[in-house]
Amino acid sequence: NPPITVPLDECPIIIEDDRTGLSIETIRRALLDNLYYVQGKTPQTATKNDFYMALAYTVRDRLLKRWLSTQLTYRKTPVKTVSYLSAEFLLGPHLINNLISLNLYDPFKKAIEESGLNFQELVDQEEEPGLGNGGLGRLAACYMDSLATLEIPAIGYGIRYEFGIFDQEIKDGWQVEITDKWLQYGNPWEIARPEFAQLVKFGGYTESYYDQDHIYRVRWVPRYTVNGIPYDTPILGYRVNTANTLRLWKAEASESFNFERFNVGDYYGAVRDKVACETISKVLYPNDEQIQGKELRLEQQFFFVSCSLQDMIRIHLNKNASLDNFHEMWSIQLNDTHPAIGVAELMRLLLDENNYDWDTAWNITKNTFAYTNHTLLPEALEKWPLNIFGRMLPRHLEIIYAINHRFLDEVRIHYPNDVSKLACLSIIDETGEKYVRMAHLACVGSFAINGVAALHTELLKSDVLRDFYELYPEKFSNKTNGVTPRRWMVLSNPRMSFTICEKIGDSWIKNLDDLRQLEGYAEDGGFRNYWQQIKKEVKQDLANYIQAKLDIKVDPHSLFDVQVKRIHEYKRQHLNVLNIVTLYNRIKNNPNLDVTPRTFIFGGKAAPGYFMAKLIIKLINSVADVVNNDPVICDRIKVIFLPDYNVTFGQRVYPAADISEQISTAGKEASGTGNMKFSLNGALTIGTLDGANVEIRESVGAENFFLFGLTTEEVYAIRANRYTPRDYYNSDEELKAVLDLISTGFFSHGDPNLFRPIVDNLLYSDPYMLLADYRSYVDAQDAVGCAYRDQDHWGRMSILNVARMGKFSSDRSIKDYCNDIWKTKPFAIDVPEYMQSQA
Ligand code: GLG
Repeated sequence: NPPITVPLDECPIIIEDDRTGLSIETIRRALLDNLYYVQGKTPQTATKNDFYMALAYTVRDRLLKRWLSTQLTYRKTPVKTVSYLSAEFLLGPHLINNLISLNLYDPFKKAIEESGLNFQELVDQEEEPGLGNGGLGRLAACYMDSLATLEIPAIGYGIRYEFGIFDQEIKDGWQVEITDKWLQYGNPWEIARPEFAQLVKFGGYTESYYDQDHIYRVRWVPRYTVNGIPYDTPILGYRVNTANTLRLWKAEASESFNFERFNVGDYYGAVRDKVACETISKVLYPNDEQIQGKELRLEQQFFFVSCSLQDMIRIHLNKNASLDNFHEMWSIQLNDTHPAIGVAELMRLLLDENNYDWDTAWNITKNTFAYTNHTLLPEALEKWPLNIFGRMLPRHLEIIYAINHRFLDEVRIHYPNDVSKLACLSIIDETGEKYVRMAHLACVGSFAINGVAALHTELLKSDVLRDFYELYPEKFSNKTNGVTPRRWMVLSNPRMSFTICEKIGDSWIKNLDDLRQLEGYAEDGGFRNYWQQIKKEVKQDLANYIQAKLDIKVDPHSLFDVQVKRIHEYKRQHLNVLNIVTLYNRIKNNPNLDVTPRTFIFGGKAAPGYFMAKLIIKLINSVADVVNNDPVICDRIKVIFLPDYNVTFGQRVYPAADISEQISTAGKEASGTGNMKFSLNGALTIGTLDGANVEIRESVGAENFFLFGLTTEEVYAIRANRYTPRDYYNSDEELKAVLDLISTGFFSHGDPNLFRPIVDNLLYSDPYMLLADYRSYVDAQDAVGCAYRDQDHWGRMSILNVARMGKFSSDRSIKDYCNDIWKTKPFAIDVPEYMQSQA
């Protein structure tokens, strides 16, 4: 009998039927179909969310063909694949992004409207997957977008947190955290793949034995195991047929594990253990740039890394005879040290489960991994207490000891007679309580190490990873961050994007350097005027939103001065506040003062346990209360704190900014990526020479950038000479007046204690040197105010900012990674015809 089913590889994918048709009428029908058959609703009973879900499925139906073709092509073809391992992916909403990539925005909008529905209302139903804290997670999302757009075979691996980053509410000026229930109505963008579940071991002990060839081997006998279930989300490239996969792991109890308890009749005990397992992927740790040495966090890291490596091995063995060439077919990028345990886990999988000898296993491992460092802050460098580590991952600790042993032998040969080097470089920190240093494990186990901006990479080489740089200079390189112009221009700023397209066409969306053609138009007075007009309209949108959300009226003609990012002392939101209070004092002292009207807009979350950051939020809101309601100020300054800053809100705010606040202490912000989003949307930057600000200023031109503050060298030098912030307080009257006003309780209903921790911190320690930078910041802000009065000149600077920002596309970053680190090439997937025919 002939087989009924054809082998999968020969099954042609022809799914161009009613379900995926593209006429307005077909889309309308498909929407109702999905509403009926997927949501189980008729239009009469459907909620807005039902309609959103139906809409999402209707879009998804139209991208599945690309996704399946891509995966099938990768399965058949020996392509080198990038595996991006990240504990965070801060994707933002999918719907519009996918419509733009598919080039189906207009027909869908029409179809929805012709169905009598409000398109925007449905779009707003989407819960954004907030599976990240900030820059690091958002970078991973931009990189997934660029990998697909550049047609690079890639897979992203992470954790499917049931609760992502908390929602922030402001109550009486304080941050209140609310759990993020992004999955409560279901997630139409993911598909569960339980058939590819992986088992992950934890705890227990190891034992050695001799295998049938009398070779010494180690076996890990775990205390418990957890099942990882993959959930796949297609990541579509922009107007290409490539749709890569983001595979996120959910923890579930494994079948086998509750047997024992179950058998002795302890049903509830068995269930309790089951619940405990599932907590592994419950919640994202909401700390940015601060390690939380919790066991559960280590469990999360090992959980997703082990699942991912086993999955890669499974995929690899589907098309290769052995793992001998694993490193030739895969490059694994470690997004910070969170997945660095992968170095030891790949060794274990090769040694214990695939019977490789040490040298072969090590050769494969160290040629597979590459490591990106994202921070210079010492409190963010991950290290795990040895006892916690050994208890949870006994076999990995043995492997790490063995790696370290060989590594230190190498160091000894390199530096005979220098024991201090051994202590500095060792993977095990033995200076006090013993720790495993994850950055050291990553450096030893990787063939490439990179920072995320030129300055950051230099500081890694000269400071944080100096000893590794000395030992392995060839491993180091810089890969300046970038952001995707699809989400951060086309999607979030359609007005500006359209205007640009009218002038220079749309090639810039994929080749951001083409924005350079705008430079000429900066000299065209009519265009400048038009450009400023557009900005005003976008600002009006944000003003309407603020009015609706906070019931505060802001003037779209005022200068929109925006600082949105995580709240952290090193990012110095409180320096911004010092300037606001300075302006306030000036107007109070001279009510007729001619100031440039400004709206100061803040947004950002504080880690729930970060006292100072939360107090800074309270300070911003308290200052806002006073300033916004003081009749003398007469609306010349407004201060707005917008709650719950996230990707969706970023999409509204970047386009509306005139000034972008990038005011971290020099040497503290590794790169920043918000700085790029602002400038790409025509905001000018007021900033320090920190992170990627340095390169942004180089690109846009010093004359189109408001620079202030100490350089990194100056920061180091002042610190070396014992920094005394009080001297600045004593010698600057405006500064003194500002701090005194806060101290007296002027902004806290007379309570002098509320903000004392901030003021005292500044006066007596000021680790982030606000007082040293205060005068130069305030002066630069004065220059901003003056410059804004010449709208024509401002327009020119704004256009030049956009025109010269091409370098900061994540496409450029990804090309750099591909060429220098991964050695991967694009692999085109056939483009369906209708994609080519549409403009
Ligand atoms: C880090 C840094 C940022 C950087 C981002 C992405 O603090 O400066 O832009 O990663 O590389 N933890 C972060 O967000």
